[in-house]
Amino acid sequence: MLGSNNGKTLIGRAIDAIKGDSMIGADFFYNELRRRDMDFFTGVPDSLLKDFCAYISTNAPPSAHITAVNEGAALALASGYHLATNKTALVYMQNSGIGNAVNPLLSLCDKDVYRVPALLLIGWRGESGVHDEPQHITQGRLTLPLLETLCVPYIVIKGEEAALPAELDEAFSELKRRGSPFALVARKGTFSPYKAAATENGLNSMISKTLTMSREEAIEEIILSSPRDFFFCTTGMASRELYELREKHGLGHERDFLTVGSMGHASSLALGAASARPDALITCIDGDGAALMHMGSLATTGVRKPRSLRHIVLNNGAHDSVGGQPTAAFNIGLSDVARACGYEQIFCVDRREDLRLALAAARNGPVFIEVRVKKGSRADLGRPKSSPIENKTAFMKLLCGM
Ligand SMILES: Cc1ncc(C[n+]2csc(CCOP(=O)(O)OP(=O)(O)O)c2C)c(N)n1
Repeated sequence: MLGSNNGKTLIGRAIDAIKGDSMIGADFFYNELRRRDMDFFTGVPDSLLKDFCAYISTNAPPSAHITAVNEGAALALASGYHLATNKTALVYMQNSGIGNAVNPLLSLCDKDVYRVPALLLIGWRGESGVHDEPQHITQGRLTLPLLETLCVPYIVIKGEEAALPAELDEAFSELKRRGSPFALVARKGTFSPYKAAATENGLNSMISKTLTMSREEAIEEIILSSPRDFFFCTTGMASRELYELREKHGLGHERDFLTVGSMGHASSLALGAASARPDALITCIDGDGAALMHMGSLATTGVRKPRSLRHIVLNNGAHDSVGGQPTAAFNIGLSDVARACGYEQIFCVDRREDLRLALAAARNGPVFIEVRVKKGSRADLGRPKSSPIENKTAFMKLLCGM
């Protein structure tokens, strides 16, 4: 048994939690945390938590909030903060980020290692009975069992302001008693809408204003200019746009592997394929948040030097697909990183004509193209109509005759 509350095991509290009709205001949630002396927030944004993320991006002092590149890094940031202050930080994430957090949960924060507390706020995509995309189904079903396996007690919060103070009291008293992480699991619809005045830092906002090309226009240019390439496309709206662009132009989907989950791994998928098939033209369409999430992969690509690989990062300086929270990608030189890692040809463009020229010139791989695009997507953007397995089958049939 992991812990108990009035004789009731904390594990399994989900069964008691019935979702109410009301929602929690992001400001209410934030203020309840602040009242409990919580003053450091970090994590990777999630669509279910986007209103809370927008709130802290806008209202928490810059020194109190760090958008992490991945959920494991977020836990380490929270742990470092604890070591320096003896306080507990909040780590927010989508449930798909639990995987990235497993190592620090078990080998850093665990009670038998350093016993470091952190309050996890986990957006529960794929909850049973709630319609969601295929990549969230197993993750959703296993979210609570995973926390149990990881010895992280949790409460599935009711999503009601009236219930929240008692839920937080319980979470904080368990954090104090156990000294190791505790999770609040948030269902879809937990937070009420919060319209951020601006979720961008000054630099992001300055650069954004100069950008005219949309992510969808960039993807259109890429696929029309590269009819013989095989594409590994990143998680989020980019893959949805790629799918719809194929339909719009009457093209098949068999050249596209849509990396609907496994955020940050599209470039390694592309490298694996390019290593096996040096004769095939392989292009990774990446996002800046995804590239940052596992940026070490750039070093592997740069060192392996696959001649037929092009790595294109559509840099909008934001986690656009889950609410537009800023990334650090406008603050660093992504192209410089790629150059330093050993990519052979580097381009940085922000106009469609320049992207076309770069694509025409880019064949001495590994190639890195940073495309600066504006945030946003079509309001009527749909989702792939075929399943991931159908996508994989068609892709493999064309790439390797399977
Ligand atoms: C491990 C993991 N953490 C978080 C998410 C939630 N998520 C889905 S898309 C996305 C943002 C991706 O940002 P970026 O790569 O910059 O692409 P953009 O949405 O801006 O096109 C996030 C955080 C996820 N799917 N997986």
